[in-house]
This record gives sequence, structure tokens and C-alpha cells, in this order.
Amino acid sequence: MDTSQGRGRPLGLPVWDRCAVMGVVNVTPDSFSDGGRWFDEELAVKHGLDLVAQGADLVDVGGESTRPGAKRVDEAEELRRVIPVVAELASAGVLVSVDTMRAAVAERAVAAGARLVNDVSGGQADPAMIPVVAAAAVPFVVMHWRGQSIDMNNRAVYADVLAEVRDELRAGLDRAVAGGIAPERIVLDPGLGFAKTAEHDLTLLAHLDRLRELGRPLLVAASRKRFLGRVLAGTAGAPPPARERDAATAAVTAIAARERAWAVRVHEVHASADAVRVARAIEGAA
Ligand code: PMM
Repeated sequence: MDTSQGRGRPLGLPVWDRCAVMGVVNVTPDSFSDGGRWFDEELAVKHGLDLVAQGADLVDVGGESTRPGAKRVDEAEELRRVIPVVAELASAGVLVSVDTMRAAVAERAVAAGARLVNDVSGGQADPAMIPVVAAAAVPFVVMHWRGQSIDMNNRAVYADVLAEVRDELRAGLDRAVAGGIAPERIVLDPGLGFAKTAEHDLTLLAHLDRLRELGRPLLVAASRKRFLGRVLAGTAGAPPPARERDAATAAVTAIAARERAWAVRVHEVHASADAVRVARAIEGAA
């Protein structure tokens, strides 16, 4: 029996009988929702362990902010931020994902114990990424991406966002497979907020079933993003700050879990961990 209830799962990771929860540890001074809070190795490791205690199934460690307008950090700095945190969490038994666009960071992180590579560019930013992931034989997240964060908002232009994101995700999947990554190891992600307006994000969330038709597990990363600020602000008000968007994030988690997303990527784990369990209980009763 398929215990994952049709949500699929990437080869090489455990099977959960519900949507998985990926907690976020940004080892950055400037991420848009939690920049600076965990910008210290010891604090970052402690935060990762806390997220697991709150119910995270995996912890995604990143050392480069991708918020709109962000400039790139250099590779040496990214390695310095990420590798010790990955190594410590992995040695504590945490299932670690590395959030990077750089092949060298992915390679070193896998050597340090990371079990999944999450590349927001889906292998487009660094031509060495796909060969490195193929050789490492680890699961790979291909996110929908139209270019670096510095000017991505200019690329939020679609005639039909759903069709275009689907086609571009399929092309990303094909590129990864052509480069030697086993299709069974690939996860797709609509890339909410990346070269997308709030309306684009909401349309994609309304049609996760259409993205699931691509035949790969889906990762949904709505946590604290701008579109939630826009929804909560209503027509006239100001959006609440990123850290006041966790209840809204958990609402997306419940919906994504019902839409059979493989996993959600969230900053605040507790509420999303509850949400995926409630969604699972409802599925079990259906
Ligand atoms: N978003 C961010 C960072 N990494 N990874 C995936 N797979 N999907 C995303 O949408 C995504 C990501 C940016 O958010 P953050 O700076 O709050 O972590």
C-alpha cells in the first residue's frame, strides 16, 4: 500500500505517512524573515535542534539570503556559514537539507552529512550543480526560478502563470534528469515569491493538483512570504511584519497537506507540525 497517500516521496529519504515538515535555519545576517537571528554557529545549531523538538522532520540549512534584491555572498563565506552547522546537526542525528545554489557548497555539505540538496535555481545558477548532485546520489529540489534575486521582480511577467510555471518546472526536471540525476530523487517546488507577485503565488497554491501532475513530489515554501503579508493587510492596511505571518503560514500548510504536498518548508515549526497531523487525520477518516 502507498502509505504516503499519493503525495510521492523522493528516493533516499524516509517515508512519512503525511506531509513532511522542513524547518528552516538561515545562517545569514539578512534573510527577509529571520535575518540575523541565527547568524552564529552555536545559535544556528541550537535552533535546528529546537525545530526538531517542535516536530520538524528535516532541517534546511542555508547561508545565502534569496530575499528580493539580495546580493550574492561569496563562496568561501557561504561555506564558512553552512558547513559547520550541517556537520553538527547531522552528527546529532538530524536529517539535514542544504539550501544552496553552489555545487561546491552542496558537495561539502553532503560530505558533512546533508541528505538532500535544495537549490532555488534548480541547477541553473551553477553548471556544476547537477553533475555534483548526480554523483552524490542524493535527493534534489528543483524550484521554479527565473534568475537571481537582485532583479527577479522584473521577471514576474506571465500570460498564464500556472501553465508557464508548470512548463518551466518540467524543463528543470528534464535538465536535471539529462544531467544524470535519477528522476526518483527529484522534488519540484513552485518557488513562491520568486519572480512572482502575490496573485501569482495564490494562483499556484490554488492549483497544486496541476503541479502534482508533473509526477514528482512537491515542496511548498510559503512561510512568512510577501503574499501572506498582502493577504493579511487586506485592501488598505499595511502588511504585518514577516514574523507575524506564522498563523497564516500554518493555514497554507494545512491546505498544502490536503493537496498532498510532499513537504512544507517553514520557519515556525510547531503550528505546521500540528497542521500536517490534523490533515493526515482527516485523510484517514475520508
Ligand atoms: N524560499 C526561500 C529560501 N529557500 N527553498 C525552496 N525550495 N523554496 C523556497 O520557496 C525557498 C527556498 C526564501 O525564504 P527565506 O529567506 O525566508 O528562507
